[in-house]
Amino acid sequence: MGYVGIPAAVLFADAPCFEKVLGFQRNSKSSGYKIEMLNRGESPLKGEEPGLEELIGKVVSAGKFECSPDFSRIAELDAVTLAIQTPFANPKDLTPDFSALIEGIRNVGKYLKPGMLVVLESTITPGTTEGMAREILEEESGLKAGEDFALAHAPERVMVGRLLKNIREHDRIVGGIDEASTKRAVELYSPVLTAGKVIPMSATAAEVTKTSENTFRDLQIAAINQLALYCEAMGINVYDVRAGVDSLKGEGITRAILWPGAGVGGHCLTKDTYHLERGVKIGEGQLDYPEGADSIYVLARKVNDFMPTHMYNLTVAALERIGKKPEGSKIAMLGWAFINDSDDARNTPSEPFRELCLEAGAEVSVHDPYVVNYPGVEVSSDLGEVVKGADAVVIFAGHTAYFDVKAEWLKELSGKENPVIVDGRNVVEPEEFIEKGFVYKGIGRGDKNSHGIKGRM
Ligand code: SAJ
Repeated sequence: MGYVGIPAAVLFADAPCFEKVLGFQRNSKSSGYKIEMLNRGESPLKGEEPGLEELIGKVVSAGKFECSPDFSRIAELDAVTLAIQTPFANPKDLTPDFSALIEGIRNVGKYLKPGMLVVLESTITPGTTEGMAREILEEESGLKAGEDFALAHAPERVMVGRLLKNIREHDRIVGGIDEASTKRAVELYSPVLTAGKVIPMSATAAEVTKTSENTFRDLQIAAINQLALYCEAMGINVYDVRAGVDSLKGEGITRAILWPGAGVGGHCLTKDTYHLERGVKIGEGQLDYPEGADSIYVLARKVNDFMPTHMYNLTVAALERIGKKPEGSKIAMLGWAFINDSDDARNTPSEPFRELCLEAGAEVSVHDPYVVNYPGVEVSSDLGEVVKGADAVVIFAGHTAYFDVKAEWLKELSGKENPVIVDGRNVVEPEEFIEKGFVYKGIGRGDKNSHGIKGRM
């Protein structure tokens, strides 16, 4: 019952062809509260999720959806889907942490009945469905995959903020360990799709499809982040260049140039590359690749993981321009979520930046309009309080609210002659702040990052 499981469950429950849906949630200290909330027809997800609260209310009051901590009720079901976190314990040696997923698969295996369908929706290392998942299910149930029960992979493709829309409208990749399993999985997902179509393939092909679509996105982001770093070094504006590159349109020309920024967070792009890398590493086939060359996918991870450090370097350089150091300075961070207008702060790029500042002896305050609790970090929703007395204001997320922050208002609250502003999401208009005496730095803004400082020229 997370960002993927909850919307998936209520959409299945809302499909007339399905009699009943059970959502399973462990009654743990951290997440047990979700069980009662869901059975009251409420959504435990905090960010804006259009239509989700209403749909939960509808299927609960219709008696078509129920949340339970009792995994033995799996025995009542015809199909089970698993959407459980699959983080990496150590990306360096490609060791995933499948502990939560394995526990989930074991729970299913214990109560598996002949004729059932099991679908993995989590993003997993290619080879996991045919390999580890099949073995555990057969071991726990004593049944044979493909003969006694069906097994497939149908990766989720959702983004926070539009969970229901993505499940209904995106094409759905479905891959079984055999024809019959693929057919069963197609039968399961077709009723919830309104605009999307089901794309059947093998389980391993489905695993590679999912891991590579996120790896490609991460690569595209790394490409524009690297270009932004180059533009800073060359004293030009990356957004002019981006508009130029993006202008080449027409037959057969696809220029998927994305947006540079303060970093890449979330539960997906930060790890799916390593699932793909692990898949080719543990696979049987021999890889033919340029000798000694790094995987461009892993290199892309390194570039995107560098961006919070680059934000720190920009902040230090800006403070230096007014004779200050991070030590003893108050740094106000705007944005803790990894993506705009959401409460999702998984693997947020804001965290490594904050750690660098604290290590350097700075005082760091954090603002976010959506993120409420974050372990070990005080996140405030009072913007005025957070920027009060700040030597530097650093923008990490493109939340809509930040586009209305006025230079005059910020300067007054900082109380500094030349406050620093570092823009990691192209939110502010540099001239408006430079005009008010700010020291401005922006990702990719080589055209502005060495501007003359008002009142010091
Ligand atoms: N980001 C940039 N520049 C961009 C786009 C994103 O810096 O141009 C940053 C964002 O700020 C964020 C991170 O990258 O920190 C990830 O953003 P995202 O928009 O990719 O959001 P995710 O990770 O929630 O969604 C991705 C999507 N994958 C693809 O589009 C291929 C989504 O479709 C997947 O369902 C999701 O991963 C997932 O669950 O796998």
